[in-house]
Amino acid sequence: MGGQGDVTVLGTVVSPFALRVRMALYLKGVSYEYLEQNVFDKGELLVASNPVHKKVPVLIHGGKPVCESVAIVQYVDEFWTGAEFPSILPADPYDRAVARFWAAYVDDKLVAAVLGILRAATQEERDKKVEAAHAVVAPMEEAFATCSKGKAFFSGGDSVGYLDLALGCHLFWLETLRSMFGVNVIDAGRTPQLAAWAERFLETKAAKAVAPPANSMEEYAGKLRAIWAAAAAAK
Ligand SMILES: N[C@@H](CCC(=O)N[C@@H](CS)C(=O)NCC(=O)O)C(=O)O
Repeated sequence: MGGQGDVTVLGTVVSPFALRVRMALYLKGVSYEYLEQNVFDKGELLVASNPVHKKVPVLIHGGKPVCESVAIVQYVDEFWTGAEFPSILPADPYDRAVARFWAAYVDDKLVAAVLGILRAATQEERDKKVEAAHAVVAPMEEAFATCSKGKAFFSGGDSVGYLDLALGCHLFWLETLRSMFGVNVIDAGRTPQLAAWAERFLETKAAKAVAPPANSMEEYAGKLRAIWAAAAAAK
């Protein structure tokens, strides 16, 4: 393993952003200490390490915190560089810019769509949110065709890269939405290439290495829904 200096990740097993960081470290072969956080009762280390947002994930490397999953993945890619470490971001500046564009799109639009489905109080509301999620996912079919260049992954190769991690980390929640509500956000009928990619991604060693424990996401979703319902009732 290629650990250089102490590496610690503050995360939760259900945080897609923490899963993204852990998959990046896995790809690099960097070993790290993992400290599970309680985001409903935040510990001192989390608050001290990410005083602005107080969110996971945080990477602490040699005592220095790096916050925000996108910044962390880029840091990991830039720190662990050289022949023994596979690159995560594309080498070509244009490909890199395109990958960053879609990664930002995913975090901006897809996360909101997932939360919308999770938060819906009625079936009718949920159906509308699923429709909205399909509209968010639709342009990514074309993005996959362009970025993958006929290969298995967004990276344009046979192993995962930056955009694979950016979208792939959310697949665990999409699976949870399927198990909880029977909805397919990435639907093989609408976006066949993307659906095939999602299946491939979940079979990778990186994805399997971080896959959340069974039912952990359903339990977390239950807590969130109870909090939202209580807040709505208190209004
Ligand atoms: N943009 C951030 C998002 C991080 C985030 O939303 N983390 C959530 C867990 S998935 C969190 O820590 N929530 C606690 C809170 O909002 O107080 C990233 O990419 O790291």
